[in-house]
Amino acid sequence: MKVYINGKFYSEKNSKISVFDHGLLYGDGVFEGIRAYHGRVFKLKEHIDRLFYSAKAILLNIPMSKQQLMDATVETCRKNNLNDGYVRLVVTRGAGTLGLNPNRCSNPQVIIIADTIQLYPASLYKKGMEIVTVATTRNHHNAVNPAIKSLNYLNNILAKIEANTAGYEEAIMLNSEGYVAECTGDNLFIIKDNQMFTPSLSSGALHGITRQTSIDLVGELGVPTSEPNLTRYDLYNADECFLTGTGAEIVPVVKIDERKIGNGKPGKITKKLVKAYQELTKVSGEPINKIK
Ligand code: PXG
Repeated sequence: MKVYINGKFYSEKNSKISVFDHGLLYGDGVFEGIRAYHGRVFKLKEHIDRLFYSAKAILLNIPMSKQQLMDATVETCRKNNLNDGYVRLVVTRGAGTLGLNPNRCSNPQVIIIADTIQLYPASLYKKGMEIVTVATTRNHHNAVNPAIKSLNYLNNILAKIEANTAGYEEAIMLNSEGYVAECTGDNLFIIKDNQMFTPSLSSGALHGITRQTSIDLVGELGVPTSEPNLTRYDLYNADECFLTGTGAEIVPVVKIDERKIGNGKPGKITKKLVKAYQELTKVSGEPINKIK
C-alpha cells in the first residue's frame, strides 16, 4: 500500500506522523471517508467540499486547493490499483508544542489512505439490523458541532461502546433535547405512510453525503422527505427504517429498542433504495484511470 502524505507517497511502513501532531494529541483535525466503486471515486466533489467546510469551522487552513486535493485522491487510488474500496482523507493541525494552542502548530498534514472497508457482514443487509438508543447524548452544536467531521470521534465512540456492550452493532443518539440525531457513523431515516423523515442538521445530524443521495433517489420514487424533530415514539411506529453512510451504505433496520419496525423485515422502499443506490454507484463518479 502507498500512502499519500503532503504530496509524496510512502510505503505503509514508512508512513509516519509526528507524535507532537495535534491530530494525535487533541484530535485536532478533520477527515473524510470516501468510496471508490468500479474504478470511480464516488461523490468526490461533495466529500472535498465537506472537508473544506469542516476545516473552515475549526479555523484550519488546508494547504491545497480543492482541485489539487481531488487530483491527489484520485492519484492515490491509481497508485494503489484501487478500483473498489475506501479512501480516508485526513488533515491534521500538524506538529506543535504540548499545550492546546493551535497557533503553535506549523504544518497541517494532508494524509490519504486507500484501502478496503467492510463495516457489517453481508447477511445483515439481507435480514436487517437491530439497533438501540443509548444514553450518550450527541454533541451539542455549541460544543462541537456535529456537522464538523473532526478527528475527535469520542462522542460517537462512547455511544458505539454502549451499543456493543448491550450486544448491538449500532446506536441511535439523541440530542440534548431528546430528539433523534443520528447513529454513531450513519444517518437515520424512517418511512411512514409513503413519506420519508430524517433528523435535520440542526438536530445533530451530519450532512451525510449518502443521506443526500438517498433523499434524491427516494424522491425519484415519488416519496417526499421532510426533516421534523423526531422522537423515539416516531421511530417505533415507523413502517420502515434504514441507516445511510459511506462505509455502511444503506442498512435496513428491523428492530429498535426491541420494537419491531413494520413487519420486522427490510421495507419495500428501503429495498428499492438499496437497488437504486447500487445502480448509481455503477455509473457515477470521478474516473480513476482517465482513459476508459
Ligand atoms: N454521521 C456520522 C457521525 C458519520 O461519521 C455519517 C453520518 C454518514 O455520512 P456520509 O457522508 O458518509 O454518508 C457519518 C460518516 C467508519 C465510517 O469507519 C464512518 C463513516 C463513513 C465512512 C466510514 O465507521 N461515517
